[in-house]
Amino acid sequence: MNLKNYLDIAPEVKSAVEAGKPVVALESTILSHGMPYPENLTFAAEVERIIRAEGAIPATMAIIDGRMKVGLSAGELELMCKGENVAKVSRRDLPILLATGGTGATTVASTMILASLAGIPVFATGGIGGVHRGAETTMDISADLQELAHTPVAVVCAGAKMILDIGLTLEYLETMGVPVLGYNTDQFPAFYCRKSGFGVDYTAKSAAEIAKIARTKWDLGLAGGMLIGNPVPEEYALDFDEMSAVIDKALAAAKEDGVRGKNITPYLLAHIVEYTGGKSLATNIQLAYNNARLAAKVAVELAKL
Ligand code: PSU
Ligand code: MN
Repeated sequence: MNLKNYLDIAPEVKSAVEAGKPVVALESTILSHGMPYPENLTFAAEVERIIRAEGAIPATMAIIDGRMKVGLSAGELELMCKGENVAKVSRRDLPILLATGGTGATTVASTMILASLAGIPVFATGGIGGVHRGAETTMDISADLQELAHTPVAVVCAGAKMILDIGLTLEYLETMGVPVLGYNTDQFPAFYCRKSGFGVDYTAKSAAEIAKIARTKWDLGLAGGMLIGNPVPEEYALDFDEMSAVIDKALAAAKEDGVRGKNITPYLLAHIVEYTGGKSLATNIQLAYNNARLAAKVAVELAKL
């Protein structure tokens, strides 16, 4: 296989990877299917600025005209943010988009695949996909979890939204052998809220410690990634009971509208923003900035090892 037939790595990203300098991967589904335009445009630029300020290079991923892109230009970021005719691309969609010349945004799963192909071991996102509530009948389990099991990328997230069954998501990760760390917390965070009621495998106290655990896992030849739960900063955290009610309402609306499969997560995210009058969007943006900052610090530490 000649990867060059499919993959375009931005020159800045390529030379950083080759020189062993820190790079942070970013996804584009959070832009195209997770946040409204034009707020996502400001977000996309700021998240890259934050990573640079920490001394790392940002690499946002996308599929454009049938090519895998690692590191986007301003114009390509705008295309993802506008999101017109931009598919949501997870692992199963990747060969179809590439073979047919399609354009799409990468999820956590496909961003991990592109990052791994490009040699980038650290990735910052908002929230991961997981085991959906009611998965015992729908079998709706995000491909993100299988990707964490198999692809060697450390993913910094603010936990998982309560649209998911957080307990079952953590059970799945345990079965798949994925270490779940909390950054200065003993609880896996619940996205808008700092606590979920579920514990982590280890409370990491620094970016250096996270980097050392990742390095050790990969030195041992243990396949797969690692998950780091980074709680939303206190000042942006939302009330747990209030958000539980909002999420229940969004889930009921999805059921009523018969939404299924890959459309369910974007549907729920948009309804949550609507029900909270944009308050949840502000929190979403801030927690993603916070994750970018930590991921950049981890990338810097990993580059030293
Ligand atoms: N959860 C969020 N925000 C997001 C997503 C999940 O809080 O934007 C996106 C991510 O790209 C994630 C994807 O990888 O949704 C999961 O979709 P699915 O459940 O269809 O695998
Ligand atoms: Mn799903």
